[in-house]
Amino acid sequence: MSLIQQINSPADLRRLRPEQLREVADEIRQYIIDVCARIGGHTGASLGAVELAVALHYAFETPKDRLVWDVGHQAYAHKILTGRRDELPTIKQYDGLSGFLKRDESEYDTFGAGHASTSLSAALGMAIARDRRGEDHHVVALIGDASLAGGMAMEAVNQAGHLKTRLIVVLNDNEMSIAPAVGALTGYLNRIREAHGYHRFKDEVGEALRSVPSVGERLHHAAKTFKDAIAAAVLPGALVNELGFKYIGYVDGHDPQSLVRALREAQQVKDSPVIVHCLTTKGKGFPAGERNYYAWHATGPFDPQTGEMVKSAKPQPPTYTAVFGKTLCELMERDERVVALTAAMPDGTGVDQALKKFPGRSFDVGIAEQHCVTFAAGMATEGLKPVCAIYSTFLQRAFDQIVHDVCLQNLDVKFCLDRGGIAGGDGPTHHGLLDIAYLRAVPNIVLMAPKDEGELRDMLATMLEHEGPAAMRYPRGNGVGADISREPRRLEIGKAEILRDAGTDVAIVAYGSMVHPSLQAAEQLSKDGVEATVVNARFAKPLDAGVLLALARTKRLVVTVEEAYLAGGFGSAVLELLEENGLQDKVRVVSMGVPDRWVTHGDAKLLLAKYGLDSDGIYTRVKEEIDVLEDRRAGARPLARS
Ligand SMILES: Cc1ncc(C[n+]2csc(CCOP(=O)(O)OP(=O)(O)O)c2C)c(N)n1
Repeated sequence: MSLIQQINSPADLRRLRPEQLREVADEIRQYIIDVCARIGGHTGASLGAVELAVALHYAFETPKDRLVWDVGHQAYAHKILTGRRDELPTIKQYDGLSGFLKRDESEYDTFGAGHASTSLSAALGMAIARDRRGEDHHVVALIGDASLAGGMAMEAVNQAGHLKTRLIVVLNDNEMSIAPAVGALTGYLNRIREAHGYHRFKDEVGEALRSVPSVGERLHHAAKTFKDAIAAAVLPGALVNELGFKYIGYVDGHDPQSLVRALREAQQVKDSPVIVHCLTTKGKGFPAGERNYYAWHATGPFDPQTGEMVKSAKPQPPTYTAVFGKTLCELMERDERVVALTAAMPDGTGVDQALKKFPGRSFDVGIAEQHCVTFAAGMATEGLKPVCAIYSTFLQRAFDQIVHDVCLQNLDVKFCLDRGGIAGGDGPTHHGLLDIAYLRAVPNIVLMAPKDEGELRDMLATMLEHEGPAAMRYPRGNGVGADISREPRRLEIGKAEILRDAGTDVAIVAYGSMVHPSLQAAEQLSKDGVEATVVNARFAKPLDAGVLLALARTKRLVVTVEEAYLAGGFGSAVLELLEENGLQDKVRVVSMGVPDRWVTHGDAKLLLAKYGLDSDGIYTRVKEEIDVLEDRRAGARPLARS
């Protein structure tokens, strides 16, 4: 039986001899490769953190000692070691393991994660709670080099160093974010690595000088004084020490025994926080992953021998992301005031195209959504037109910057929210279901969502011609195959598009990704003899009051559909409009969207179907509501609430 088959909890791991940890790590790595080859996952990130997980659970008494993972995408080995080995093949699937960390999945997941740079703050909070209760366990945060540069992590470093709280920070430094890590901190970590090389060199050269006959000792002394002056400037961890942390490192993050030794050393530090600097390689142990670690951060299924990714058999329309990236470049070509910004997601947002084509006008700011927005606001004060391409879920971080720095000053910043809607396997931390609600309340901003990738092009052009804040949301994944070859054209702000004018009792008003399913539902309804008007709302703010009020006056049933939370969403905007105009009792309005609960992870199609947000769901709901209306007409029962 293999070693990992015998490990059902970290206690089993801790019964092994230190020399056996290498074998455990190798088995875990192979298992991760086998599973990810079949179902995909955060392959590269998890392969890079295998030995770290092994050493951490070996050196610490988890779960009594608290282990806090940042982001949690790299924690597959942690899941394997903490009783979830056999469930790993269900990861990111409906009813399966979460792709990140989840407190109700395991007592070893001490803090839920998915968004970056949270671990240090959470761990510091746990350490303070421990101290207040007079307990003695360790609190350990594991964070990547890119996440450490995130604002929140820096804020925690600032407080931890000041409080001198006993806390262990393990830095998983692979020089990578998803894309190569950016910023001055990355430069600093690089210099630590170089300084290590230098110190080793210094010792070697020093010994060589010493051995020169007769003058050796003097030469050695002179060289030492000179070199120490240089060395002080690049002393590994000098800056870390200045911030109130002890520094241990760096450590080979793929050597379990060295890691265990370093962690045991860190356990001895009682009077301050300590950082253990570990060097790792993303995709470690899988040649294709190590060669192309950028693409291997997260993967779909692949050939476990060659690493070749499994491609979809049928050619697919381009993704919204790709169309956005291409259109942005076209529009940057025409207007040199346009600037492209991404917060550590160049390929995820399509801004990689602009970074290549317009390097002086495109910026990857790192995992720094808040900074990104205010950085853009500053540019806008000077006449630039910044486009912030940020996933809907990550823009949540920058809400106050949107309010205080952009919209309050009515600055010309554009927000392009990829993954607006259900994100699929990444689950609740990554679904972009709140953006309509959190943006709609903010004065000055214009909100729009395209029905397809062709309209995305029009909307991007429209936003850039509009003066003032504007946001566009679009879903994850492939477009619907719309024409993207024609020139983008400017749309009238606040004007909806009537796609199907059936002139009967029913209207479906859909926002963004829900327009096509609504059209399909209308076709299905037509086969049953029900003709529905279908409106592409295009704008959630301002609403097309003319069209909506006319529908309210002439229809008996208006169904709004959106891929977002109902609370504060597009449908509630429509209800507010009708109420303001005294039409709330004139027409039955049904709002379709996501109810007030967290949406789990799983296949996006399946999750959309679960909430009735596909053509079948819309069709069924409209039919039900028509029945209610018919019953009501016949006086059989009172109007049902939706
Ligand atoms: C707030 C936020 N922004 C962006 C992301 C997307 N994201 C997930 S992992 C990652 C890179 C993390 O890099 P690092 O911390 O160095 O860990 P590594 O993957 O290299 O192990 C990014 C940008 C996120 N999860 N959270």
